Amino acid sequence: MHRVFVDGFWMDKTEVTNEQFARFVKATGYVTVAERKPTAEDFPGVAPEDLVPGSVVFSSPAHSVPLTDNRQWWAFVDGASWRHPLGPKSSIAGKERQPVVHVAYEDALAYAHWAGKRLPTEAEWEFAARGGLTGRLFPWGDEFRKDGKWMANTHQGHFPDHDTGEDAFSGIGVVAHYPPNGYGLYDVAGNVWEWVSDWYREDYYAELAATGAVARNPQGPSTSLDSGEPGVQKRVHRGGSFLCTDQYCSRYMVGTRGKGDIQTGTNHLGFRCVESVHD
Ligand SMILES: [Ca+2]
Ligand SMILES: [Cu+2]
Repeated sequence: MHRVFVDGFWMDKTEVTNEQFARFVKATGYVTVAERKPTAEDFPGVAPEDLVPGSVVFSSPAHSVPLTDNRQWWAFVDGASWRHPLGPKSSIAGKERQPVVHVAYEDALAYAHWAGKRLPTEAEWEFAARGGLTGRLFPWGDEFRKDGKWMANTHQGHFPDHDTGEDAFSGIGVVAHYPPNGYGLYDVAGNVWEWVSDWYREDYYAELAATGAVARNPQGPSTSLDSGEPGVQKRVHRGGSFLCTDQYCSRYMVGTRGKGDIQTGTNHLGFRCVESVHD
């Protein structure tokens, strides 16, 4: 735990939606990482027939599986992209109000630039997600179901093989279905993970805490380190997703974090933007 001060900023009320992302793509002709054909240069040793565009998709196993191996429920799907979130046969028709997914870090950055915004730092993200509450477990307080109500899109039922959707959504949901936090921000817990601009280093919090001072506008470490996967360049993810459950990760809790390869999107990872306050 460490203390942080952040300057004022504005944040998007919701995760960037398919509708918003489509407007950006239409205006710019932008092609996301998942839609580009991987080159032999970038992936030496990979067979040419395996150099196909695609992305990582959650697929619910048909039966109970050990939770020690997440390859049981993640698969690289040829042709999966923001336009085809579950693979080539799926589409975003009728899903305009769902968050865009399968965005790599540079895709999120490109959108933010186009929109005249930027991505939040991890500290900004957490400050905003807390919505004015201090030291609470969730953006709305300490009770997961506030007065018995669902407050976020997470996973109910047995993970990962059965999502009952008791909270209204089995899988991804439309943005702004649940009440906003104290700052008017929706879905800062659950639905989809969100990219923030900090590199991921497992020792960064400890480093800030060791100074004993309040960290002013921390921008994250200058390099990435995940000793579980050294050499993979990762940035921080925040907020958890529709797959989060207390059986596995509980990362709808506002003080928790995720991480991911900057080149890799999935169907439970999106983003939202911020704008600095100019005087
Ligand atoms: Ca759900
Ligand atoms: Cu999770």
